[in-house]
Amino acid sequence: MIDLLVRGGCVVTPAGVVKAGCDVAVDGGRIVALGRADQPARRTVDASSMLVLPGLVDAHVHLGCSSWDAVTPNDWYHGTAAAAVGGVTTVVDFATQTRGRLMMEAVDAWRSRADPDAVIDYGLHLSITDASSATLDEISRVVDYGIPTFKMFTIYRSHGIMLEDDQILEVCRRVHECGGLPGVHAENAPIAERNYARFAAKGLWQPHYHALAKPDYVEAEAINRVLFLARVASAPLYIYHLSTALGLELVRRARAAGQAVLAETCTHYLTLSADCLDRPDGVNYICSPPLRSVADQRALWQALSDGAVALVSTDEAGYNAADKARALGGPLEAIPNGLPGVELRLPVLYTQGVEGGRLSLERFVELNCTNPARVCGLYPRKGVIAPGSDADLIVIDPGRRVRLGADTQHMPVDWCAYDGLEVAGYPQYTVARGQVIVDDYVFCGARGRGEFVPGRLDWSGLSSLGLTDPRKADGPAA
Ligand code: DUC
Ligand code: ZN
Ligand code: ZN
Repeated sequence: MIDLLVRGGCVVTPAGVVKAGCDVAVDGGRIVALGRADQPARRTVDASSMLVLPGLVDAHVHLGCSSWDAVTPNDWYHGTAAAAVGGVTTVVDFATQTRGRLMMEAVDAWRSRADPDAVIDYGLHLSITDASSATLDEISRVVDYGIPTFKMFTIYRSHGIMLEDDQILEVCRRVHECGGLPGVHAENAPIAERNYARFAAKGLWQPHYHALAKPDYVEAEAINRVLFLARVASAPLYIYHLSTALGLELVRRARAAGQAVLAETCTHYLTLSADCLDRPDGVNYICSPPLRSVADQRALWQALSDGAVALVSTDEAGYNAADKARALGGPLEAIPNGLPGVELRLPVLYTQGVEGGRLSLERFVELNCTNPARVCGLYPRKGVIAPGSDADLIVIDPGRRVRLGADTQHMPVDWCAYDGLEVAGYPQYTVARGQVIVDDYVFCGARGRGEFVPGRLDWSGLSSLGLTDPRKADGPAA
C-alpha cells in the first residue's frame, strides 16, 4: 500500500501536459509512479477535472525580515504556511552576512530561525557584503554546504551591504572558481542617492518620488556594469528582480553575444505599475527596484514567453501598513522596502498569465517551478513531477475564483497589494514531500516540518536556460 494517490488529474510533466486521467503515486515522500497507477493507497485525492502541477518554488523571499525597527509579519511560520496555501512548496531566503563576520554565522542564524518554524522545505542564497580575504576564502565552504548562489548589492550603502566594483569583480571570480553562481541586485547607488538628497532638500517626500529617484537607467546602468564585470571574470551571472525594459534589453544583448546570464523578475513588476505610488496608500507600494510603467510590464511579459527571463519570484518582504506609514515625511530611503506576495504568485500569474493567454501551462510551470529549482540547485528533487522527485504537488480547480483582499489572504500582513483582484488558481490541495499540508483549501501542516535542502548546481541542466558554464563555453572574451 502506497501513502498517497492523486488520481485522474491533468498533470504537467517534463514531457508536457498529460491531458487528463493521469495518476500520481506517492510513497515515502517521493513520487513513485505516473500514469495509470492502480495501487491501493492510504489516502486518495480525486483530481479528475483538476490541474496537477509541481509545487511552486519561490527563489526569492525574505521571511521575518527587518528594516530599522519594523519586522515583516510573514515570519518563517506564518510566511511558509501562507505560501503553502498559495501552492508554494519550497522557498529560498537570503542569509545575509554581517560585514566583517563569517558568512557561515549568517547561515547558522538563518537556520536557527527557519528550522523550528518552516512548514515547507527551504534553500538559501548568501548575501555577501564584503570581499575580504577571509570572505573570499570562505566561499568554497558555503558552496559545499549547499548554498551555491551569492547575491551582491550595488546599492544600500547606508545599510552596510553594498559592494564596490572591485569587490564585485573579485566575488564573481571566486564564486565562479568554486562552482557557484554570482548574482546581483542592480541599482546605481550614486545616482539614486543624489536624487533622494535632491528631493529631500525640496521637501518632496511623497512615495511618488521613490520611483523618480530610481528611474529605469538606474537599474540598467548597474546591470550593464555588472554584466561587464562578470564577463571580465568569465563568470555566469544571475540578475535578481529585473524590473525594466531597458535592463532587459541589456540582458538580451548579452545573451545574444553568448554571455552566461539569466534574469528573474517578480509578480509585482509584471502586474503593478508606479501609479500605485500615487494612491492614498501609496507608501505601501515602495519596493526596490521601484514599480515601473505599463510598457516595462509588457516587455517583461514578452520576455517570459520568449525565454529572455527565466524565472518569476516574489521578493516577499511585506510590512504592515503602519510600519510603512510611520516613516512617511522623512527620508524616502528610511521607508521599509518590499511587498507581501509569497502566497499570491500562483493565483495572480495563473489568472493574468495562463487564463490571460500570455503563458502556456507548461511555460507557467517552467517559470514558477522548474527553473527556480534549477537556478537554486534544487532540481530535480524540486520543481518537477517525475518519478524519484520529492512529492511536492498542487491540485487546482481552475473554475474556482476568489476576490483578493487583506481578509481573504492568509499572510498576516494587514493590506493586500492586489486588493479587489478576482483570481483563479488557489490550490485545493498542497502536498509537500508526500504530506497533504493544505486540505480542501485549509492549511493543516505542522510547524517545523520543513527542511533545509542543500543546493547543488547542475550546469548541464542550466544550459537549457542559456547559462552554460563559461569555463567550458567559447563565449566572448573581455
Ligand atoms: N527590495 C529589496 O532589495 N529587498 C527586499 C524587498 C525590496 O523591495
Ligand atoms: Zn534585491
Ligand atoms: Zn529581495
